[in-house]
Amino acid sequence: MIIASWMPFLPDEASSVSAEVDALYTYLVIITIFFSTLIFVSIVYFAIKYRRRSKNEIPAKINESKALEITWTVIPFLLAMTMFVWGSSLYFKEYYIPKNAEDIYVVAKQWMWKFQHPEGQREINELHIPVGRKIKLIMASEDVIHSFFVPAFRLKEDVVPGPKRYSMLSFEATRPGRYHLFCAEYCGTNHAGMIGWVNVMRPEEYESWLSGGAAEGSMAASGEKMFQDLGCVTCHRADAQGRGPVLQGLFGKTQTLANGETVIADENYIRESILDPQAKVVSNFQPIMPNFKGQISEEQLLQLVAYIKSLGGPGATASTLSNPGGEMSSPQMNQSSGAPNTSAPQSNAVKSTPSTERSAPNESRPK
Ligand code: HEC
Ligand SMILES: [Cu+2]
Repeated sequence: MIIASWMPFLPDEASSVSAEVDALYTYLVIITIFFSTLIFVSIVYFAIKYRRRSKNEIPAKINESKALEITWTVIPFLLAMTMFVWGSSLYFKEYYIPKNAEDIYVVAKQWMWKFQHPEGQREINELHIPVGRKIKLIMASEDVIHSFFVPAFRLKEDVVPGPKRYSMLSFEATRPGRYHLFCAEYCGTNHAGMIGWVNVMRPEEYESWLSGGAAEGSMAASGEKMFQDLGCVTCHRADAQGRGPVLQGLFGKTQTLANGETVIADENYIRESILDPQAKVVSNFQPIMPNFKGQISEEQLLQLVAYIKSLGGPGATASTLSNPGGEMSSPQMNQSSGAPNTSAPQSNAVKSTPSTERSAPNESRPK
């Protein structure tokens, strides 16, 4: 707060890390100014004071001083270490992804930012978030490398295409307002136009904005529909009778693979399991899952991820599990899971099992 007001050209400070980034930045600037001045003034002073006065003047022999050598090694070393320790601890603070953050899904493409909230709302080049709550962005690129940059939050994260992983970024906005969003990685002709706004709203405003209509229902509901349309449900059955593993309770679990290694079933693992199923085969299962690369868009993939998260597991949070508004695809589901449930994730996971089973025959009635 304080620093941005007296340092010219700095954008607003609007996230929980902005002030500390500015403090570190100011510290670096002050140290740089101090030493630059010291060096330049000394050069000029010594150049004049010790200038050669006559043609055959020979300088006196200088004996090295250990004490002096040690001093001018140790002091800069300690100074550099303060920058390193402060900088790296702040870096970890900025890029740490907390478990209890609220998800928002992002797809970057030439040349726009697309957002989807778990509740279903879609936005382009505008992002609405609540103030004072931890947000987690799960970001994918449909084409080239882009970079999500909100100067007022002092945060930037590259969004890299490819089957392996999502880019993630977490932050907490501290001041309501409207802040610039940029793409900070040159991404083609209209890179300069890949800009937008982050709207930080008071919680009540945000809730009413959220309830202002998601035509297609929640992301988990769209994901569930795709899960049936793409035939995933034939192999991944909740009753363990399918040829693939049960996905209920998967999210956040430690999964054992056929080669004996273990992996945490996070968003990246789910993504890779769909795009490149052979990369990590679950132990005791055959590598028979077809490859869905090229068949689903990044947006659809994110919906599948949101759906699999909504099936619960140790990593699922209240925000991933809730089905606000009960907009799930089948009327039965409203009754079974529409009631707000704030108890432990396990009980949610158990609850969602029967409802998915029940909605399956409803959606994809084979005969
Ligand atoms: C032909 C049957 C089949 C189909 C269709 C299928 N899967 Fe799979 N899936 C499997 C099998 C078998 C495994 C376990 C072996 C492996 O990891 O490749 C698996 C593994 C997975 C995993 C990792 C599960 C775990 O417990 O770690 C996920 C996630 C997954 N599938 C999602 C999907 C999605 C989403 C679809 C639809 C787009 C789908 N699968 C379609 C058979 C299938
Ligand atoms: Cu871009």
